[in-house]
Amino acid sequence: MRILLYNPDNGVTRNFMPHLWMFLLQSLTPPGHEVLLIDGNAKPMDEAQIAQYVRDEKIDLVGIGAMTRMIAKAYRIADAVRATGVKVVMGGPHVTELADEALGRDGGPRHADAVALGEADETWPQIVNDAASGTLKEIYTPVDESGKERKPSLKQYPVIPWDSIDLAQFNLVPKSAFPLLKKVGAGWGTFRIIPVESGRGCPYGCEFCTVTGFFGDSIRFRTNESVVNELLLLKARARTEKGQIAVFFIDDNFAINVKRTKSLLRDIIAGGAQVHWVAQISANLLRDEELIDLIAASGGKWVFIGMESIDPTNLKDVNKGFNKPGEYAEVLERLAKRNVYAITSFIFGMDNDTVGVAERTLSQVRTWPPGLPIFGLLTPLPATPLYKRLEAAGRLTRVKHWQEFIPFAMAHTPLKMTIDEAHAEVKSGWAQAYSPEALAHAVDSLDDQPLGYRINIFIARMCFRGIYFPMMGKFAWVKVVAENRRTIFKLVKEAFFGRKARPRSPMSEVAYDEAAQESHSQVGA
Ligand code: B12
Ligand code: SF4
Repeated sequence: MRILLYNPDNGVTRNFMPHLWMFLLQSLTPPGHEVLLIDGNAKPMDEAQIAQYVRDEKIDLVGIGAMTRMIAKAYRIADAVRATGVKVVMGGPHVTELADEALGRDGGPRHADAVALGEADETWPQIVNDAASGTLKEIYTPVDESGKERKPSLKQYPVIPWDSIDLAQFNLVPKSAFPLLKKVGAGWGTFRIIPVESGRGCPYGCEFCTVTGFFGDSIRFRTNESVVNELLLLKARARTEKGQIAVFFIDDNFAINVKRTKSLLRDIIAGGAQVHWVAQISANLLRDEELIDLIAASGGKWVFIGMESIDPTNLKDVNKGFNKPGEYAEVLERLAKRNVYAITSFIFGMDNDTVGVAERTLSQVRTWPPGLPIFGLLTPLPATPLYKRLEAAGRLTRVKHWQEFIPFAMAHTPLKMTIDEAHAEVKSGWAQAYSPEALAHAVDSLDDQPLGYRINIFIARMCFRGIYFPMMGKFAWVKVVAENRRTIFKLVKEAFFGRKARPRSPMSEVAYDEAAQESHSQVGA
């Protein structure tokens, strides 16, 4: 069979990183089938274009995976594919919780011929075999011999052939940026952020999060060797392409078992597998100085921290009382000392939030080392404890909010402000944190650092803004570039005419710089 795996865009914001599930399922497909991948974030297509593609490429089966916010588009695409007579299998967190919706068993239209519930590592080969023999079932559940749900072990993780996969659609280097990037260092023909997982699961059970319910609270890890080999494969690819690769460790909590994380990072260093990487780690796990040293030495550049709120009452309300706002600054300083910066994620519209929450939060953020603050609204995702609590209290205002995706729109009423006020707070958060002045300030605050660090923070801020904030068309990007022309001009001038760099804390940089040199030399810079 010719199989197409498709991940939809939501048409409003976009991701800059391909989705791991597609590469994983491609690697787990039984031999004898050809698998093609399209990520709508990189290659936006509408319903008619996908239907045409399916016909032109003589596709026999289409697999679609989507988060809740992309599900409306996913259903439209599925409908268009099914209208061509080709079968559609859907999977991922949304349809796992609402399989009846996808299968049209809830009174609505049917979108999928089959649904894969939960983690599909073990069911996907069976789905493919059944589809090939014309015996596709409606629901595939990962269960053991006794019918009990089984979470796949990651000990036998497949080799994702990163050295040969066609990644053309995921190159992030715009041609117009070549002259500047060439100055920063050779080897910038391509730049890709690649998702890699080292483990699955998080036991914390935050009220708004689907992870504990979906992946379970049993944590599973790949072997260090398998992760190191994957990184080496990625480095080799970057070297052959004379390009750059960075890795996003998509584990929900990369340091959930600190001992194991340290052992992995040591093996990465020992194996010469350092690449620049980003990972999600909760603030309470970043108290260990040795862990932070290892993060920096192994290539860690950014840590995504779900801070959510600076108000302990809010945190307790959503079962995230283990976050201690009083220690946020200390954690960020600890990272910044090693030139590791943080993506700090906040949620507004929580039950104890009142008007002014954005300014109160930003007044703290401004005292922290520069990073990437991001803001969202408390969103009741299906099947989360939050959804159930709000539903029971009759507080949902858009019960099936996913049927019409509107970015930054509440689906319930907060307790201490109105929906409109919550919307205004999130807008204000973005506007202030990403104003040209704030961007210039972030770049200037690294004035004592080499140019690469300042370009890094500037580009990272631009990209992250685009993931979360509507910034789709060329015009929107041109406008943002024009608004930030002074900072861009300054960086370009420095790239061409130079400026003496003064490392802020030579001791703390030694470990990372050794790793970085190693990593650069291996990617052909
Ligand atoms: C990496 C990541 C991101 C990346 C981008 C996604 C990417 N390119 O990979 C970033 C950081 C940008 C991101 C952003 C957001 N994310 Co996110 N993200 C993740 C994360 C941590 C990992 C995803 C992953 O690769 N998992 C590992 C793979 C192997 O698991 P999987 O995708 O579930 O796939 C398995 C099964 O689901 C199934 N499967 C999946 N698809 C398909 C399709 C078929 C056909 C089949 C058969 C099977 C199948 O098989 C796979 C193997 O077992 C998940 C949490 C998690 N652990 O999954 C959250 C998660 C997906 N994100 C989530 C959310 C809410 C968001 C945001 C909306 C957050 C926000 N408030 O702004 C934004 C949206 C951004 C946007 N522009 O739309 C939620 C989605 C929940 C939901 N019901 O929709 C999750 C689950 C986390 C959570 N807190 O609950 N995210
Ligand atoms: S710590 Fe993060 S991944 Fe774990 S349950 Fe909470 S929000 Fe979800």
